[in-house]
Amino acid sequence: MSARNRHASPGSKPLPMNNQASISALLDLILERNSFVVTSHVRPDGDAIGSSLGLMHLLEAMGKQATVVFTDPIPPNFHFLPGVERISSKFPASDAVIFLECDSVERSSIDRLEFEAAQPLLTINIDHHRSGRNFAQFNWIDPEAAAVGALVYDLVVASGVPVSSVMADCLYTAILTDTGSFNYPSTSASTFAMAEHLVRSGTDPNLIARAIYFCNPLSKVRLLGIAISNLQIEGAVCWSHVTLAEIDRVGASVEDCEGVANHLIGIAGIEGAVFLRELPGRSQFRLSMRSRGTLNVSRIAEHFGGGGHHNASGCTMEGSLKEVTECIVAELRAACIQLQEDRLHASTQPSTLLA
Ligand SMILES: [Mn+2]
Repeated sequence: MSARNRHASPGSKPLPMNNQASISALLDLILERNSFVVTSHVRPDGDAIGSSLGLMHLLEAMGKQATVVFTDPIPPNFHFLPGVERISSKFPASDAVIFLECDSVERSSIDRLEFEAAQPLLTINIDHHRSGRNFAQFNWIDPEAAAVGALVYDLVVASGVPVSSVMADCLYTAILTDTGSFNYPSTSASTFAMAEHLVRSGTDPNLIARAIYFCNPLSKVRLLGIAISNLQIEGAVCWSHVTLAEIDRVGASVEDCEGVANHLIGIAGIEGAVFLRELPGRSQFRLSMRSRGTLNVSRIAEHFGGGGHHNASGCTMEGSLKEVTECIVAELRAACIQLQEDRLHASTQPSTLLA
């Protein structure tokens, strides 16, 4: 398969020039090598797992060896994905390591020591986070992409490899989950064009939805119940938490805590929400933030050493529950006040559009 033998994806808009250049260079790098490790971030979500497995299937279709590495457990609702049983927790020797939506080796599922011992010859970074960093030798970061799975999809189409049904299942899952089931602002006509192509290539949206959204462990629903009962609201900000004791009480896993923040931002009138999960060991909390519209929670997360997207981000903070809650609620409150002032300012300005 030649890197130059590529055609446009059916129905989707042409790729921006920088993406075309990145894809072309990336395909050349792949064609020159034989074995690849593909990994993504810790606590992998649907995009991390779906895009990694989708890329594995593409590499294999191109005649390459590919190993997907995750050290954290795969949440049970993604166990249906084709190839999931081959995910390794060990880091094998390879010609290149491909990191999907990681901003560093540390954020990835690969142990830094194992990584340094293996001394990979080439590192490749593909990301769609605004907080993405050029930490690898080859970097392709497109913050406009709805999912990193959408970038892998563009790579598949450009490679000229036909989209198989296993690739389609993996990439559809990545795009479905990272767009909040085609609800987030990143969802566009090209997102649906991709989804259409993937469904035409053999994925079954109903089967995927059943596996992901109608297969929750009871412990996850019980944990959600605790989080909802701990909910507090002040103006347009809401927050909630679960302690280690509460997580233990319902036998919940770390994966069971994923998605709670989405319920908080779903409340009418809420513009900023944060969910705090107590971490084992010293006094530490994992924070998941969500916002609506222009409120930027990525900036708040970055301020505390985390990252993410404009409307969905996360970080880890040290301190007691009271200290961490007060600190993050103050940040969200300030962001909401700023937003209200900006709106007020905008509404009192003479409209230039009427001029
Ligand atoms: Mn993603």
